[in-house]
Amino acid sequence: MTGTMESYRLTYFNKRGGGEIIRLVFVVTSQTFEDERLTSEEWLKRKEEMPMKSLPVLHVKREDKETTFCQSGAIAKYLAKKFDEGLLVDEVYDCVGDVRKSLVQIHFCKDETTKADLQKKLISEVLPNFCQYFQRRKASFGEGGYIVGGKISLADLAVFNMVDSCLEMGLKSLWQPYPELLKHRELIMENEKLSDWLKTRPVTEV
Ligand SMILES: N[C@@H](CCC(=O)N[C@@H](CS)C(=O)NCC(=O)O)C(=O)O
Repeated sequence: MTGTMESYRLTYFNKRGGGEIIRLVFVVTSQTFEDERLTSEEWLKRKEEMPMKSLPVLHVKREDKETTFCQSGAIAKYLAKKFDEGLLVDEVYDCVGDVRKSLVQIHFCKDETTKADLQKKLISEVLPNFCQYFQRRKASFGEGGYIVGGKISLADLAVFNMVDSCLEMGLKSLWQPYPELLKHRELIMENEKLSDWLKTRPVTEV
């Protein structure tokens, strides 16, 4: 815990789903929180304001400033650790995990019609949404091109690894509409320790 007083509002649906693990952490740590439960109608009105257009989200209020974080795993980890620099890094990590899941699903899909539908969703929804998220988080919390703070973190490595793996697999066209992600990849590749590793790591399948 950093010492700054915080208050919490958890927004999720009126079910257990991905929100319950967070509620359980609040309960076992005896932390008070507002348990905001949206109906489907309320969700449709509020969806656009959410970082990744998904729930759960945790609104963290420090003094007068409120920040909204997504990703159930990241939020749960944060509340368990009470270590605030970790939350944003874990959030980016899990957002990358969602995009990777879509990519893997497409990669292994055997049915051509389903595959075409998944690809359409990836191009029109998943990637633009992620890129917008990436740019906003970098603008709000990053410095010098990094996503969180002014130095390389697990958040940068997670984004880099996903984009880089796609390029290695010949999927460059996926990322061409997002030069900021390609630029971020270049920045990460310039890291001294990493650039040595990238040159010398075993050549394997992605
Ligand atoms: N990996 C994310 C998944 C978020 C997610 O898919 N949330 C679903 C509910 S469990 C959602 O927001 N669905 C509503 C929608 O997409 O409109 C997390 O763990 O928070």
